[in-house]
Order: sequence, then structure tokens, then C-alpha cells
Amino acid sequence: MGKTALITGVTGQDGSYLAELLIAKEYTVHGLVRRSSSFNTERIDHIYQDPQQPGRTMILHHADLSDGVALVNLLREVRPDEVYNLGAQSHVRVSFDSPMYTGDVTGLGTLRLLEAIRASGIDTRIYQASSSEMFGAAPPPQNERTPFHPRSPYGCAKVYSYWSTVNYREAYGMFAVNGILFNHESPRRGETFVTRKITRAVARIRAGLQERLYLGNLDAVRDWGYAPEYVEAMWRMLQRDEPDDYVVATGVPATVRDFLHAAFASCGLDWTRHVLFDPKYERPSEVDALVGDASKARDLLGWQPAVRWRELAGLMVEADIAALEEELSGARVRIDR
Ligand code: NDP
Ligand code: GDR
Repeated sequence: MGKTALITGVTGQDGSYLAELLIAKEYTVHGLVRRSSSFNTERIDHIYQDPQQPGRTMILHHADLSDGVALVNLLREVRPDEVYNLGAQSHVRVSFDSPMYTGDVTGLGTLRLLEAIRASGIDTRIYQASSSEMFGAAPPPQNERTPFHPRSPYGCAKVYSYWSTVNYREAYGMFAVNGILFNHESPRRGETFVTRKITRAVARIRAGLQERLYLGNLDAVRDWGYAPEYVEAMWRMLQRDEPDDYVVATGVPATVRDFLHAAFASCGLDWTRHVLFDPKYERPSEVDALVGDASKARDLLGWQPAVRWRELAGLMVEADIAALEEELSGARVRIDR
């Protein structure tokens, strides 16, 4: 019998790649989907299985990280071997506009899930999606021993979740781990994060559908990796004998400007002819530089990244060009639920 996993945030970038990975490993995957007035399952449509299908390995449930009772009920019903808490209001800029909501879902949501595991009495392992944003103003390179100094309501909420996870491990002996992941991107990255915003714009400018791209701070340094590789690290953390916390990163720095240049240049375009500054995209307090030291993950998990930011920029541009061509040809069909 294969294992059973529950993924919160299954409709997000990481949730979709993780679901694919676990299904390939013969897990039965249960995904928590929040109610939306429009379809929000586009990233997992290709692995969706009809409720009528016998022996399903992918099962979706409506629930929300703001609803603790629903989480207890879901855990009692599913009884997963592993829980991956990827659900969050994950946009840093948005967290300044909705700090309470972000604190509730991204911070307290984790506590609700941990408490739901404890209350339901099931024996399970939990992965918490912690973030390099917790390091904030702490100078790079950052590793598991770097003190946190978050610079946004999102970063503060993730620090709360990080320590709640550690606390449940220490207080109740729970197999609870934090993956402290640095930025990771892919063709499935949300359209308002800077890498995808850039690569989508490149595809549209190339096709003559858009002339300008408005961005904020181009000087920020990030450590961009490839999301499908990062979900493998999540899984490996839960297969260890002992629970622990790990940084996952490439260790290679690049500025937003570097990424911009590489993405435009991959199509022979000059970014300086198209990009304009809009202060609306700046943050009240910025995180200047995040560069991870993932030697612990390399040594203990045997995890190493293969894709670096320049290659990532190229593959994301290529995917956005292909998606745009499909959209323009009318070939894209939505699946009904
Ligand atoms: P996404 O923003 O792509 O996905 C977030 C997921 O959370 C979506 O499925 C979203 O649902 C769901 N969600 C939002 N609010 C709620 C709620 N109230 N209840 C239940 N689910 C909810 O994020 P990523 O896939 O990029 O990231 C996954 C996790 O990892 C997040 O926790 C993020 O903060 C964290 N992280 C991400 C990094 C990155 O670089 N990508 C780096 C470090 C940490 P819906 O689809 O309906 O919006
Ligand atoms: P980040 O990612 O804040 O690092 O959080 P994002 O792509 O939003 O920003 C990266 C950097 O680019 C600068 N920037 C812009 N950002 C956006 N979104 N839009 C713009 O127009 C723009 N112009 C410049 C930002 O100021 C920033 O410095 C991501 C999220 O996935 C978090 O959930 C995750 O925890 C961290 O990565 C690690």
C-alpha cells in the first residue's frame, strides 16, 4: 500500500509540482482547495481525477486554513501519513495591504493545522513551508543558524509559523520540519511575482501585444531556483529518521535587473526600451539581499539544485511564448469541475 499525503495549497505553484511528485511515488494525494467564485485548479487540471473514478490517487477537498474545525474533520477523514502545509497568502507586497489577513492565514493557519493534528490524534509527519523572507535584513549568506529579521507582515507571519512548528516538535514530539526555501520559480509561478511578470511580458512584447512593463526596485538580490527541484527537497525532509529544519537554495545571487536583462536578451530584446518604474511596486520595507547556504540540505538530504537563474529565465520565457501561442490559437480548453 502506498502512503497518503495531504497538501494544503495544492492549487499553487509548489502544490501542483509536489502532487505530481507524490503521485509518481505511488502516494494517494489529498489536496485542500479553498472555495473560490471561479475555478482555481488550473495548475492541477492535468492530474485531476473524477470523483466517480475507482481507485483515485488524487482527491480534492474544500476547506480553508482559517477554519480550524474543518481542518480537524479533514485530518480525521484522510488520516494522512504526511502533511505538507504549503497554503498561504504568499505575496510579500500584498501582505502590507492585508497584514491581518496574512497573519491569520500564513501565521495562525499553521498553528490551526498543527493543533488539528494534535486534536485529531493521528500519527503523521508535517512539513511547514518556511521562507527566506524570515531572514529579511540579516546579511547573506543565510543558513539555518542565521537570526531572523523579517521585513514584512508576510515575513513576520512565517516566523510565527516557523516557531510554532519547532514548538510542536519540542512540546509534543511531533515529526514537524521547516523547509526554509529561497525563491523558486517555474512556468507555473503566479503572474504577479517578479520573474513571471517579466517572462510573461517578454512573450507579449515579442508578439506585439504589449509595449511597456512597469516594475519597482530592480536592485534587490535574490537566489532563484527551479520549483520542481525544490519540492523534491520537501519530500526528502519527511523521509529522514529525525525531524529537523533545512535551508534550500542555489547559493547563486542575481539582481532583479540581471534576471530582466537575461529574460529580454533570450529573445533578442533590449529591456531598457520597455521597462518603466512605478513606485506602486515598491515595498514599505524591502529585503535587499537573500542568498542561501544549503550545505546542510546537500550533506543530510543529498539534495542539490541543477537549474540556475539564467537558465530558469530562458525556460520561463520559452514556456510563456508557448502558452501565449496556444492562447492565441484558441487551443486552450478549460476543464469543468
Ligand atoms: P502560491 O501563492 O502559488 O500558492 C499558495 C497556495 O495557498 C494556493 O494554493 C492558494 O490557493 C492557497 N491558499 C491561499 N490562502 C489560503 C487559505 N486561506 N486556505 C487554504 N489555502 C490557501 O505559493 P507557492 O506555491 O509559490 O508557495 C508555496 C508555499 O511556500 C507558500 O506557503 C509560500 O509562502 C511558501 N514559500 C514559497 C516560496 C517561493 O519562492 N515560491 C519560497 C519560500 C516559501 P488559491 O490557488 O486558491 O489562491
Ligand atoms: P519575493 O518575490 O518578495 O522575494 O517573495 P517577488 O517576486 O514578489 O519579489 C522579488 C523582488 O522583486 C522586486 N520587484 C518586484 N516584485 C514584484 N512582485 N512585482 C514587481 O513589479 C517588482 N519590481 C521589483 C521586489 O521588490 C523584490 O525585491 C517570494 C514569494 O514567493 C514568497 O512567498 C517567498 O516566501 C519568497 O519569495 C522567498
